[in-house]
Amino acid sequence: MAEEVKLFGFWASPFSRRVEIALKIKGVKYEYIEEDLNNKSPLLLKYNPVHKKIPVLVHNGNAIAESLVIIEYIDETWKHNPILPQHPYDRALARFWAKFIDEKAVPALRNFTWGKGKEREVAIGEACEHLKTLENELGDKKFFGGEDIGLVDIVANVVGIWFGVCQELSGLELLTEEKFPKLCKWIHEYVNHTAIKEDVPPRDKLIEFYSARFEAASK
Ligand SMILES: N[C@@H](CCC(=O)N[C@@H](CS)C(=O)NCC(=O)O)C(=O)O
Repeated sequence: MAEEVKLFGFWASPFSRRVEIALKIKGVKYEYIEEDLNNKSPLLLKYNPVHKKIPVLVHNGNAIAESLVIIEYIDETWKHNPILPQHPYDRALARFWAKFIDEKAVPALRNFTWGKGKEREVAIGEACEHLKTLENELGDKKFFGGEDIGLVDIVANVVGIWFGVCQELSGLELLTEEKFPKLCKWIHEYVNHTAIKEDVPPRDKLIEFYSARFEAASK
């Protein structure tokens, strides 16, 4: 029986792009359904009634939501080209860093771009601190996952791709070669990786989309 793999996503979302990277690493063919987040489809609401968010992966009729959960599902379902490490301790560490990025780095990134006043000031300090933490974690490895990209690299697409967009929108340059040479080298390797490069959303389109969103939010 042919497998049915569908992804409900949104082109500018780092979360749905993560799932696309994971499917690409596995070489899994899928049908992509672009959602209008201002007018969500009945299917999206049916498949993710709790959060009503993309991404949602539907595999042979079973729906899975939340990008980190989906990536682990993909890794367990298609076992070749592993995304998580094999050893339980290394798996735990990868999950730890993925959680760190989502719970710490993503909010700081959001708030230094769109926050106001004090909130923004605090977020700038936090973003720098989190970049330093990630620079140390990366160390001299090519990728967070070692020689090839793994869970943490996929989740860190917010740093590898969206950070530059947020910097441009906010007029702040935090992630510089001088301060974060290892992360900058990682970004270069990352955006040129075969699983990533064809699917990087065009930067000018991202800037256009997010600045329109910013304007709408500040009205
Ligand atoms: N924690 C979720 C975040 C997903 C998320 O924030 N999706 C946004 C798009 S970037 C969404 O669907 N927003 C629609 C809404 O909030 O109504 C994940 O990792 O999948």
